Amino acid sequence: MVQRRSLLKVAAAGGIATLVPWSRLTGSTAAQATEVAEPAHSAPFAHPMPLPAVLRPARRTRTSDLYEIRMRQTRAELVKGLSTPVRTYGGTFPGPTVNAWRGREVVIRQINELDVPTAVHLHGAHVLSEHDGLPMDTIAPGGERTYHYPNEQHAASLWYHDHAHHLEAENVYRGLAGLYLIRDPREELLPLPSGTHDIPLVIRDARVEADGSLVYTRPTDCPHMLVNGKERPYTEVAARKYRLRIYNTCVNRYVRLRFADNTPFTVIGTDGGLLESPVQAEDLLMLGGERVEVVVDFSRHRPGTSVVLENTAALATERPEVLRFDVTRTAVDLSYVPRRLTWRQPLPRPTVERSFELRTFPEMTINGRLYDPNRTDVTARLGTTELWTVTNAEAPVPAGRPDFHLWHSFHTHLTYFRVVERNGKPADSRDAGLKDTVTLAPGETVKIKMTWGPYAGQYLYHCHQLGHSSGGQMGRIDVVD
Ligand SMILES: [Cu+2]
Repeated sequence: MVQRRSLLKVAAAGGIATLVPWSRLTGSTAAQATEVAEPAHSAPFAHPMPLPAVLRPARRTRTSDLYEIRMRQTRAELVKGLSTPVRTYGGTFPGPTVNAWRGREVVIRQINELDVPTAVHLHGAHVLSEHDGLPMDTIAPGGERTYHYPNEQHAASLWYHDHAHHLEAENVYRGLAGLYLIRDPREELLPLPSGTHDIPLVIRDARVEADGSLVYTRPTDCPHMLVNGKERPYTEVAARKYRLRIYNTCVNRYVRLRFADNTPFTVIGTDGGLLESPVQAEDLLMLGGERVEVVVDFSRHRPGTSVVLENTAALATERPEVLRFDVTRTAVDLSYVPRRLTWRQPLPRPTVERSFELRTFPEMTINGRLYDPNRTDVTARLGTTELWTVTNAEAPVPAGRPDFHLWHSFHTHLTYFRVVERNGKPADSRDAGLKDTVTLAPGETVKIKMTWGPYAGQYLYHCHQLGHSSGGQMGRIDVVD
């Protein structure tokens, strides 16, 4: 126990963190019962919810917006009254939001002033391989790299985060994550809530100790749920409709979001942007990496009342509250959700089929293998549509037992996919839309189809439980022309 305590202390200091195997941070080992210290007290609704800062371009040209971000260590108040050391993009936790426009290039010069290597991946983007932030394409401490993002894709809620091999889980956990929103003039014409009524919610867990330190540990020991970098905040809204861009950026756990009074969600978008048509939902199951965009109508609530967004997948030892909305005023609301939101080209019939089996035990593998950057696992021809059967090979555990470590979230770089089938049945509204990350409970199987492109080169597919990908649950795909 003492040994584990010192190991995690060192991990917290940023030293040998990557040498602490995931299996020791989680799962069913004897380490399960041990703790590093007492976490800070959890007091909900102590902070107003901030909005992530928006990054201003350093320069604009006729075709491009050029940005500069310095990755650096700083401190942030995650839990009320405590100062926590964090790794940041540009000094904010989460990082600053980049607003991009479809068809207009974004160039980001990333300067690494941290003491760990980093690699910046733009999750959900169609980019050339050299700008994908591959695990071995790292920026050494003191180094820099300039990433080019063409934004030749539909409007969507993306995010950029660390992907340095073996380090990504802890780097993201410590703060290396920020939003990247691609907008499209055509989408702006829709009557959806917009401007100050279009709000990102970056949801993630954390473990902050009473002394303010942030400990990277298993998700069953992470009692602090953060929204936009603050623990369980509150926010004031008018009695009208809002568009909420919800991100689960937890490195190792799923959340199941629901309003305490069952206020419904109108789901309008997923990882790949708007759905063709909206879908009603009462709860949202999201694993790390997934995005869901919803419209919520707070005009159901009288001014002066509040409604709490809860995580019904919180552990028995945790608080369920995530965020409180205080309805403070009435408002004129001309926004609405149209019955048709967009139109997407149907994917062609797949001509290649492949299967992937994800395991947690004895090691975090895909088809029995750990990631090897020098081994090509899949060669796909550019422009070919493929059908992938992806299975979570772990058996379900009895209800009520924490099982985050047995879930997988399958993520593809470069391209979006559609979920065709789940557990042998046609995919339902839960799997609607274009996705780049799909949730697999223990024992589940999904069939997904995608067209490989628009670029040839070396890319990745992996589990987006980042503790798993950093442990090797990742494969290399070479898209060839
Ligand atoms: Cu996994």
